Amino acid sequence: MNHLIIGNQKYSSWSLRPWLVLKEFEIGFHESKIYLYKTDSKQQILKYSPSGKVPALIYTSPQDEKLTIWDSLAICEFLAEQYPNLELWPQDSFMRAEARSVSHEMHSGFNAIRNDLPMNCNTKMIFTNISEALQMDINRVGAIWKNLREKYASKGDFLFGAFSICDAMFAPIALRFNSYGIKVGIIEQEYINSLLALKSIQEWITEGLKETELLEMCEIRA
Ligand SMILES: N[C@@H](CCC(=O)N[C@@H](CS)C(=O)NCC(=O)O)C(=O)O
Repeated sequence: MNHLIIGNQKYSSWSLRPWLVLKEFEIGFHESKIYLYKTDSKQQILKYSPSGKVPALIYTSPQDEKLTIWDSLAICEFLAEQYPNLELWPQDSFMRAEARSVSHEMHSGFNAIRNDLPMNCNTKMIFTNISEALQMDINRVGAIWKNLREKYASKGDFLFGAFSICDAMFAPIALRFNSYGIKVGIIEQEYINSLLALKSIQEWITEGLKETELLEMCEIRA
């Protein structure tokens, strides 16, 4: 059985990625949520995740052996190995290499997007203070999406046609562009719309919106 440890659904973009993969591929799991930014958050997370960060996955094998995997992309890679028939990555090896390239590029970069447009499911605004660095990140994400959508349009609505780990890696960026009114091209906007239309994404947002500030403050004081 898979046990996923996540942070606030309103804010934790890294938690969203493996959660989405588990949901979209209908892999059974149960989840525990640890509220971030509380005095004891780190202590709580460290009970599960040696990095002190979420997400973490505690996997229990059929032989009852337990394994902890942390870091969003490492969790996704582990799931891809555990469930090879589900094709979490594209089946074609060239497409898979391409999917890994852009997923790793996402995982290790785009700092301006991360810093200037923090994920918040409750935000809806037009962000205008776009720095040169942020615009460069936005342009690069747009170019990745447009290029892949044009190349694989005949295969389905996602970056490589069928939904894959790659889409889960970019989903929080789509949420941020939507929250902050970031302008992108028609093809890129259609891709954002496809992600936002997923039941799983809607479920995540709904759960995030339940995390009211009052509740968070009460929990901080508790
Ligand atoms: N590279 C990590 C980043 C994980 C990360 O930064 N998680 C944030 C929440 S989105 C966290 O746990 N922050 C709590 C802290 O740093 O104390 C991944 O891909 O999982």
